[in-house]
Amino acid sequence: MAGAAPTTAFGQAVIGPPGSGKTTYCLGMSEFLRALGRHVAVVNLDPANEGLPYECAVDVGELVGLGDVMDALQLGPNGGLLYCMEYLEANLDWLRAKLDPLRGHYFLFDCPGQVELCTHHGALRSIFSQMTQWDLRLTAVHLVDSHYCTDPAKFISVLCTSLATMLHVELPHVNLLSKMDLIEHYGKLAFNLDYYTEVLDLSYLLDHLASDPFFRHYRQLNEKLVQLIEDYSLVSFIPLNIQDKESIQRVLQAVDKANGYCFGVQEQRSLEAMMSAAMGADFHFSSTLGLQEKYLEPSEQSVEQEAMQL
Ligand SMILES: Nc1nc2c(ncn2[C@@H]2O[C@H](COP(=O)(O)OP(=O)(O)O)[C@@H](O)[C@H]2O)c(=O)[nH]1
Ligand SMILES: [Mg+2]
Repeated sequence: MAGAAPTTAFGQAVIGPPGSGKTTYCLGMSEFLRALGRHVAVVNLDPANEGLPYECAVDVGELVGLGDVMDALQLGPNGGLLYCMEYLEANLDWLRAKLDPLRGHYFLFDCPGQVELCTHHGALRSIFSQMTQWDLRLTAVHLVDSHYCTDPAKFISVLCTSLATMLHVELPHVNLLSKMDLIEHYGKLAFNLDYYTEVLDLSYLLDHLASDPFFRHYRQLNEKLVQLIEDYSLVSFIPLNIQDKESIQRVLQAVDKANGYCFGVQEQRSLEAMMSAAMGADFHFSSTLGLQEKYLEPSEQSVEQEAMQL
């Protein structure tokens, strides 16, 4: 049908623990995308969000309110939020009716932060899978506070959560280390930044943990966890500073490649643009080194020297 509105839509499902920066990301990314000329619709799926900083095209709060659910069902904030997502899952017609008039837009979904929604609860996954059936091609953008890099034990738990999320959500996936501008304030990193972003040989992390008298007793457990992460070999991160355009652009390049936007039907894409997206991964390592220099004080010691001290 000539002139019919395109049915395929692209977008991002922004997930991650509470406080990891999802809402701030949606604001920053939507402004960046608009500057690039994309028509963006931000959809708030998090009933716990208050005072949204961005212009919201659809708000789940119109369907179900967290406060009402907590009062009516005598639930706490966590249980209330899970109920809200189950309610949305049972009322997807409402969501479809809201999204259909927005076809032709690029969607950003600001999702709730309850970790169980992304690791084992079924509602959010089922909502994403339904949206895929509506020909909405989403990349899951999983934000993790870069603060976790400063503590090896927390970093291992973050790797486990990220892996579980990738396996459970079943969408093309990009992991981000958010709030890179704060990483220096969080404390000294034991290794260079690329060690964390590329998830390099985790045995160094185990050795580093063994130097802590508390974690020495958990070495076997940590070894098994690390082995699991390395066996799957799926988790890596892109560092993000939401204030920095270059950083957002790098993230967008990975996201566009993951959901196929860069090869999409909606825009005339030059061969050059496609190639730059396809080649993006090759420049990724050098860009992480750039960020290392930008956000971290140079260490007087090399990684090898530090490893020798362990
Ligand atoms: N310095 C800094 N603060 C950030 C960044 N992203 C988010 N924040 C702050 O972190 C807090 C939580 O962010 P928010 O976007 O509400 O997280 P959400 O719960 O995942 O939606 C807010 O106070 C933000 O201002 C960032 O990139 N840098
Ligand atoms: Mg939020």
